[in-house]
Amino acid sequence: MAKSKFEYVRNFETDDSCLRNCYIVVRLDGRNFHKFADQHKFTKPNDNRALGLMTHSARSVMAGLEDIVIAYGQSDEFSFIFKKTSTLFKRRASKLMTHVVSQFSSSYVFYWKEFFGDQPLLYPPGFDGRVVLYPTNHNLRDYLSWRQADCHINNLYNTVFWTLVQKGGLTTTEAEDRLKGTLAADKNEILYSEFNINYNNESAIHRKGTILIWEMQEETVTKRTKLPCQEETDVTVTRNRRRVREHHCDIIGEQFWQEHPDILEHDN
Ligand code: DGT
Ligand code: MG
Ligand code: MG
Ligand code: MG
Ligand code: MG
Repeated sequence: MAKSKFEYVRNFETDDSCLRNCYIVVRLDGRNFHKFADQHKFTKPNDNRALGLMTHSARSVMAGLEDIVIAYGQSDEFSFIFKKTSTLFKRRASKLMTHVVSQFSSSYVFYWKEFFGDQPLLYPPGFDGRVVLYPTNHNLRDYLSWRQADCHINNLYNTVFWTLVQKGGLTTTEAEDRLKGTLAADKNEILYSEFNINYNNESAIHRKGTILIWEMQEETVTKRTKLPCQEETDVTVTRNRRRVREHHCDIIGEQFWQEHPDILEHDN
């Protein structure tokens, strides 16, 4: 077909295809969620409705983009990791990132009511996105460890902070002063000796964040079938289905990766 004289403008598009043999990480983060959380009365330090909605939206992203091998989320952020060999959208960074972020954002709004019930959504929330490439399993694991360590540091701080305020009767300024210069051990100690809280017994979803991975699951269904010249009968059929499973465990150490050896490809 003849090309129009305007066709040349296409050449102004920049090539943003991601380097081959690298994991492609897309991380999104809620815009100004400090304010969003306040205005939508998120409970402090953690709101399970908000976390549930984040995870549900992330599942919708994973279901639509099959090359995502693992996703990790905490607070108002989620990271999605595409396999090294993915050729989805010719590995174009802008395509991958915008599909992830727009699918996530529309799901967040679409499913809002399922998680927040009568609490209305007051304005359309936004999410930023970025793409980062990691060439080795070591780098990728360090990336995920970095996000989980961030989750841990923030959650420990927020847990002590809000315990001092909600149970200890301190003002927010007093709690802030109290925690200035404290180390993790000091924060654990405050929780334990003053409030009888063992931080390790706090819920794993808040301490570790949320890991989403694909897992095969056996599914048994009963089908009613009729063969020629026979009565209708029930036949049970077993099939393997790929399903997204949620975990709230440590991903910094070796155990998780030993238990799920298929997530990472071999470095070569
Ligand atoms: P940004 O990302 O630069 O546009 O600004 P923010 O305000 O989104 O900052 P960020 O992403 O560093 O921190 C996330 C904020 O979201 C943090 O201020 C607290 C809020 N947030 C996230 N999850 C919860 C929650 O479960 N409960 C409450 N109360 N706040 C939450
Ligand atoms: Mg944010
Ligand atoms: Mg920020
Ligand atoms: Mg954030
Ligand atoms: Mg189109």
